[in-house]
Amino acid sequence: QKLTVIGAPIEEGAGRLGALMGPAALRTAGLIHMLEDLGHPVEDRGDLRLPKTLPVVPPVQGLAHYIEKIAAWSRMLAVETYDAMTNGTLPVILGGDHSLSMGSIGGIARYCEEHNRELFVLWLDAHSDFNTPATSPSGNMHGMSAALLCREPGLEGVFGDEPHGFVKPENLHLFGIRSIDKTERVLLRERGIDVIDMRQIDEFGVVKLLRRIIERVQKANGILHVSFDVDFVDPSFAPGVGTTVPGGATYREAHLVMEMLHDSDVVGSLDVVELNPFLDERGKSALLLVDLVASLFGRQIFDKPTLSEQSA
Ligand code: DIR
Ligand code: MN
Ligand code: MN
Ligand code: MN
Repeated sequence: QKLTVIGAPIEEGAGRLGALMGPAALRTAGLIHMLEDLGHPVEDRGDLRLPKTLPVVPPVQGLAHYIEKIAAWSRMLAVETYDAMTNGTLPVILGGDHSLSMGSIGGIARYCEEHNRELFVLWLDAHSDFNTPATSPSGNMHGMSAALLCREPGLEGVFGDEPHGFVKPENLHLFGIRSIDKTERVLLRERGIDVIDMRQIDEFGVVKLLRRIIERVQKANGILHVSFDVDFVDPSFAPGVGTTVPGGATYREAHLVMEMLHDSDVVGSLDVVELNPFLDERGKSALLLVDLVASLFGRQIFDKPTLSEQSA
């Protein structure tokens, strides 16, 4: 599988600075060589840069900090991921904060709409990122990307008339969640979003919960986009992120998710977001991410277990 790596050093969507350095840290931690070592041809597009002139975005109802910059990134990224998919490659977007998923998934969704492929999104995150400018307590747009992709009102100005697609709310699967804002919760309920929180993961385990999602995608012959927010993982393993929440996925739970995704053969694109090297401990989180992405792209400890498949 040929991969297109796209660096998106965007940080204004998050509440604190530093995610800008994410792509550089992932490269320093050896991401590109790791992918090549696993046998994947990599086209590295380098890190994108914002155009000098930002789009004009009409005022929003509520709070949406730096929406012009987010709009510029979104429009640019949507073109990049659409092109990567059109060229038959699997886009890997290195962030950068989670607002970049508006653009990366926006472009992938456009490709899927045009090619009649059903798009599913697995959102690995401590947060549900389902705020709108009207509901967001912070105004930080990294907490709004899932909502925009599901056509929640108030963010139309991000794309304006530029091409992009959407995600069906019933095809969005939030996974690892443990922090939801009050009004965000109401919205998630109203839309019937599938929220797999840490309580469920504790009770039922990642295997059972993730297998259900994978089987859905397989039955629909769909494409699965994986949006990996570093804070999905417990901060004891991944401290390099601006909005840590305790009680996250363990080291092995995170790897198991990636290993299962690899075996499923349904992953069509990946975001790696919210790494903040300024807050990291000697590259710990960056190195973990490289290992997790390696599991997603085929690295195995030893042979695949067959027992778990038989007993399923
Ligand atoms: C909070 C934090 N729900 C907000 N969100 C995120 O500001 O909307 N932190 N995504 O990573
Ligand atoms: Mn997020
Ligand atoms: Mn998060
Ligand atoms: Mn639109």
